Order: sequence, then structure tokens, then C-alpha cells
Amino acid sequence: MPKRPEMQNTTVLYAVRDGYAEITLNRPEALNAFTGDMHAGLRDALERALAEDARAILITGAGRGFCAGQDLTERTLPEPGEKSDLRVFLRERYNPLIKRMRELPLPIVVAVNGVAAGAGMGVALAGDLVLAARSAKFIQAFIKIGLVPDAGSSYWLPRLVGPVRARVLAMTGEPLAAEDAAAWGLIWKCLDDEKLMPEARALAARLAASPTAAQGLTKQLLNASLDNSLTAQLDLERDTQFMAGHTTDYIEGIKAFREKRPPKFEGK
Ligand code: LHQ
Repeated sequence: MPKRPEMQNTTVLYAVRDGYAEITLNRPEALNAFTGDMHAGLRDALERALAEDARAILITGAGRGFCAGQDLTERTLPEPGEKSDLRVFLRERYNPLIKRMRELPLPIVVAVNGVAAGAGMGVALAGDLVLAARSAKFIQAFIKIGLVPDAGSSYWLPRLVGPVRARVLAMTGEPLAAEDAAAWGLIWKCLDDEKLMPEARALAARLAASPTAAQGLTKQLLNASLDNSLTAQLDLERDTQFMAGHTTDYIEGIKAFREKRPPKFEGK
């Protein structure tokens, strides 16, 4: 049954572009802070991209922010004597979202157009190729409200920037400028603001035209590498290459090389 207009979830926008799905967090009045609706919208958009055979995903934010983390006005605070159970947000929303982004067999480009704070920073870091506008900032805002890093931040930070810088970010909650984030290896690139979306879109289109089955396998390999021994990783490379060798894109890649022409990959 078609949804009544007032029931439509407008907190996440979905558009199909050159072979990829562009997903825009769309609560600009609150710097795209996460409500339950926005979580559902993002989750649905990721699954839709997969179901509709998009070959890459681009995630960005509407307005001047990328995402300010959990919407702090969504729930009432506990009355004196009551205790809130924040685990429910993580169990039902953030943890499945972050895992899905990492496991989705499609390359995810994140264009961080403005501030990425709290869980919004975790969502940005869960992308595969993260670009940011020069004016964007990354903030481990949790400590400012008496909370701890979540949405994967405590996993990524020590691995991406090392334990010393991870502690500074998590324990001070001070903003990190996009340029420093790139220099620290937290994100891939910092771009002048007006270049962010053209470059992110060109990158997403390029990935969408690439051998996307191998991209999914590459993502799986690199995810596993963070926790694997060398032996386990070599074994996994062997098994993953076996699978890549069964794709038609592999045949096409070799043929195109031999015929000295650009390959035409289909993601199969
Ligand atoms: C917001 C928000 C926001 C609602 C800006 N909510 N409205 C997991 C489990 C369970 C519970 C709790 O959380 C979590 C994970 C988390 O993400 S915890 C961390 C939550 N996020 C924050 O603590 C960040 C709060 N926001 C800020 O510190 C600032 O807004 C930043 C530094 C992000 C941006 O500062 P400004 O550029 O100065 O913008 P602003 O503060 O003026 O915000 C613009 C508007 O957005 C404003 O609304 P208004 O009606 O006054 O214009 C803010 O109230 C609203 N907004 N963040 N998280």
C-alpha cells in the first residue's frame, strides 16, 4: 500500500546516479543528528542499494553538517531514582548499522561535508573511502556529555591514528580539523569545500564501474586483516582469490589487457 505523504521518511534521501546510490542524511536543522527514523531510513537505503544492484554507495549529509551523532532531544531523561539503559540504542541501532556498513559487499564512499560528531563520526569512519570538506571537523563528543566512544570509534581510533592520538581525541572531545584528520590517516583526503561533492561523486562513479564483486571481496579481506595473524590472512587471501578468479570480471580484465583495450566490468 502506498505510504501516506505524512508517513514518508524524509530523514534520509536516496538517489540513483552513475551506477551508484547516493544516500543523504537529511535533518539539516539538527546537523543530521540520528533519530530512530533516520536510523531506519539509512538502514533501508543501504539494503535498497544492494537490492537494486547499485555498485557503489555515497553517503553524505544535507546542509552544513555531516552528522552530530545521536539526537540528544529524542528521549526524555530518567526521573531521579530511575536508570536509563543506553545499551538499547547500540544493540538495536548503531551496532547493526556499523557492522552492516563494513560487511556490505559494495564500496562505500563517505563525503563528510561538515561536522561529524559522536556516533556521526563512527558512521563516517565505517565508510571505505572517506573524504572530507576542509571546513569539516571530527569530534569525539561523547566525553562532553559523560559518555564513552561508541558506533565503532573505540575500535577505529587506535587502529587508524594510534593509541596516543586516540586517547587525545576520546578524552578531550576536542575537534579535529579535516586537514589534520587526513594527515593523521583517519580519513583519506581533505578537499576544498566546493570540490568535495564533485570529487566524491566522480569517485563513486569510478568505483561503480570497477569489478565490484572483487571490491566486495577486497573489503572482506581488509576487514579481516585488522584482527588476523599473517598465516590466517595469507590463507584468507588464497581463498578469496579463488572466488575472485571465478568472476566474469576477472576474465574480462585479462581479455581487455591482452586486447589492449579498457575493460568493461559488470560487477559479476
Ligand atoms: C542537535 C545535535 C544533537 C540534537 C546539534 N542532537 N540536536 C549513543 C547511545 C545513546 C545515547 C546517546 O548517544 C549515543 C551516541 C552519540 O552520538 S553521543 C554524542 C551525541 N552528540 C553530541 O554530543 C554532539 C552535540 N552537538 C554539538 O556538540 C554541536 O552541535 C556541534 C559541535 C556538533 C556543532 O556545533 P555548532 O556548529 O555550533 O552547531 P549548533 O550546536 O548550533 O547546532 C545546530 C543545531 O543543531 C542546534 O539546533 P538549534 O535549534 O539551536 O539551531 C542544535 O541543538 C542542533 N544539534 N547536535 N546531537
